[in-house]
Amino acid sequence: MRGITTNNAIYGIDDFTIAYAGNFTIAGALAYPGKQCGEFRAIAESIDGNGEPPLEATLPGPGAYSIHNALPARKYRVSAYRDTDGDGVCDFWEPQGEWAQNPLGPVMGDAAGIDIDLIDPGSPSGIPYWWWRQYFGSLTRAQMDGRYPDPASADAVLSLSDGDSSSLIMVDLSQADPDRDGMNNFGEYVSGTDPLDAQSVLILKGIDRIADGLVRLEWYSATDRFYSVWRSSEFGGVSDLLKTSITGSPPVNLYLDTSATGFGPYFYRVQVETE
Ligand SMILES: [Ca+2]
Ligand SMILES: [Ca+2]
Repeated sequence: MRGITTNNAIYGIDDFTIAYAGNFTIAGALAYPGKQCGEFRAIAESIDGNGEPPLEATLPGPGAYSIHNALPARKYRVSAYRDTDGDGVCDFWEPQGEWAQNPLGPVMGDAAGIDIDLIDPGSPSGIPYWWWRQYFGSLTRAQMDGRYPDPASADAVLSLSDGDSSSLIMVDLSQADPDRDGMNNFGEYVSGTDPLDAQSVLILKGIDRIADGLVRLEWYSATDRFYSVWRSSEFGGVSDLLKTSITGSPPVNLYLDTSATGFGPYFYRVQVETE
């Protein structure tokens, strides 16, 4: 088929007919595996039009969307986000994504299969912005990205504005330990613990030899996490994996090692499994 494109419509010509392509619908599915909540918004922005406002569709959860009344003589950038604060704006911490084959169009007829996977944006350290906001709501995006004062003064600077901190030594905030529990922020994120609560940390709560060959381990744990238990016969030596994929059951997980026979010694390590 050959086509003639005008400002607002496409006329297709084949050997027998002339067909007019009217406004069309953009449809697909939004997917998001993360934890942030809120309404989903799919958006089609005309990138070569006359400044028309973006077309939008909203939906309460992941799934199918349809954006209606797209103009056939336009190219569209199709994107989506999850509006966690309900302000109608795509903020930097919110789940977002765009159609991998953008732009769309011009097309003849409806466009289906315009699927978009949303991800949680994050700082270079690998910590998503939503996590920073949850625990350090006053931080700027630049601070989340690592431009942050020396952690030795972390308590004092949590309330500083970005401009106040220019004379301080700047470090990667993911390595700071503001609650001084021995685990840095990256470790707290991976462990699912609270970086501002020294009582919330992945740490062995107790190791008890109950009987010969029977040792009980307890550690502080978090939801949505899985743990591995390792054992070694010398400190810092090669460890044996005793058990993996232990589901977190906060506040404390329990594991019984039934093979700790003899005098040992035995050294244990509990590790949170990364995704
Ligand atoms: Ca928003
Ligand atoms: Ca900490």
